[in-house]
Amino acid sequence: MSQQITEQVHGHYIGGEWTDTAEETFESENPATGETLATFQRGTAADVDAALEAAEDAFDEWRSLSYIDRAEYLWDIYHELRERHEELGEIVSKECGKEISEGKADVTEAWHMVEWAAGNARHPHGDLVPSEVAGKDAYMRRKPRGVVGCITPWNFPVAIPFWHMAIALVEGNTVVWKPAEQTPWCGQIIAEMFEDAGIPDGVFNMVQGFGDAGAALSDDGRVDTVLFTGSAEVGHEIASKVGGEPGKLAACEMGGKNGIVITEEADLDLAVHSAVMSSFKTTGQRCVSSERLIVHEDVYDEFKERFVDIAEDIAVGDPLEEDTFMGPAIEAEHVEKISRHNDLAREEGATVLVDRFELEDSEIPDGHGDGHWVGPFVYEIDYESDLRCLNEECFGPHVALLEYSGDIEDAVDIHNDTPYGLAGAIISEDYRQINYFRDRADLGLAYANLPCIGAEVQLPFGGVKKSGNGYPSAREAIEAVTERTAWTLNNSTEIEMAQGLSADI
Ligand code: UN1
Repeated sequence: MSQQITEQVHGHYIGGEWTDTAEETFESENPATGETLATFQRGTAADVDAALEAAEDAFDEWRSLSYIDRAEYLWDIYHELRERHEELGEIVSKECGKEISEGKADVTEAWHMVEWAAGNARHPHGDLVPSEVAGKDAYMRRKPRGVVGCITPWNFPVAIPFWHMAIALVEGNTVVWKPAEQTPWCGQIIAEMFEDAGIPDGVFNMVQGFGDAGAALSDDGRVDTVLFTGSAEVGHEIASKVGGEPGKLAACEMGGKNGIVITEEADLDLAVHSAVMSSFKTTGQRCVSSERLIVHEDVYDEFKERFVDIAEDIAVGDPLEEDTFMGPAIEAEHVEKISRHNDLAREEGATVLVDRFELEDSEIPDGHGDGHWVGPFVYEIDYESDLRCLNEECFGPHVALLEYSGDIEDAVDIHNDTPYGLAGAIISEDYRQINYFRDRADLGLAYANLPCIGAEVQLPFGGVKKSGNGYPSAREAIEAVTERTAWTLNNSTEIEMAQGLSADI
């Protein structure tokens, strides 16, 4: 399936076959136009069961291949992602509404991760550990854990699946993947890539569907590791259920109520630029998007004026147009959620500075009247610890300006005063302030003089507090999908024990 929209109902990919037995179907919708893109089978617990059986059956042979042979399949996909960059970037934009440069960056991020994971196949994968005993060799060796269940979000429909799956597969696990229900078209294309690469049957399996299929996957005892990126609600459930079971692992990365601290020592050009990027790129629908701007009183008025001017003007529109900055929200339900957050801020005493929640008719591109349009909502409010609007994630272009007085310690106290700790930034030219933020801000991803979005794939991606219990990407994901064996080999014909333990019998 490529750009062409077909009448066909697309199935799941299980054990090397496309299924065609759905009782129920669902559609992928273009959020900028409301048009239907394609129809898909809706996965059930029975589909998940079949996929897990296939993944279990395929594990033994797959783990027996060398790392380098396993990586070969991923290299094929790497080349395909690069060759089809433009086309796939456009599909991402059409299916999830991200503006076109973001659609393409999603595909770029995917091949970066494939390159990282497949390239790793030629890197050392364990440790040589010195033994106390001269005649012994001791190692830490890795083994695949088995079947990895991957559950991925709609907002990076190509990149994040590869964060999870490229690593799990190269390490020798088999995979059952449930793409987000909002982006099944991207799921279909990725599954076709694995099929075209000739990956052995059952090594990669995809079941389309909703949360019930995801729960059937994460709850199943045959899944050894669950990798999850998505909402805090679902992530916490998976983390507590799966993480609580002996022998099972869950690495979950969830949302944030991300903040940017702008101190009295900030370069205001950088501050405004970083805040606009962090708050409005992807229409605020990144888990790393910022919803709190914590600004020192000395620069507050100037920052506010400049930030508000840009928010009033920023281009919301057709994601396929090069000069669009923000596309639509993902779906009607999400527009309602953003509206509830905007109302909540009002109810809690916010002074609204920019309200473009309902766009003017003239701002909506022709033929896009059924799109899920929202514009920036910017407010200021006196900081109080228990305001819900400052603690609950909106996942939209909804951002609070908070004025602080005092020192960096005061700013970081406000910054840390949320249940989350995913991404954040400090804008300052004072290295002491920067270092204080680096050491004390509760964050998995911290930036100085940059937006708090746009992490590179080779860095750990995850959060602290309610933002996550693991890192389903890069080096840390290797920990989640492998077992470590402490392997000790005796090179002599005598037994000599460590710790001076007598070997006499
Ligand atoms: C997400 O926010 O949901 O750091 C993922 C970034 C991207 C990944 C974002 N590389 O902004």
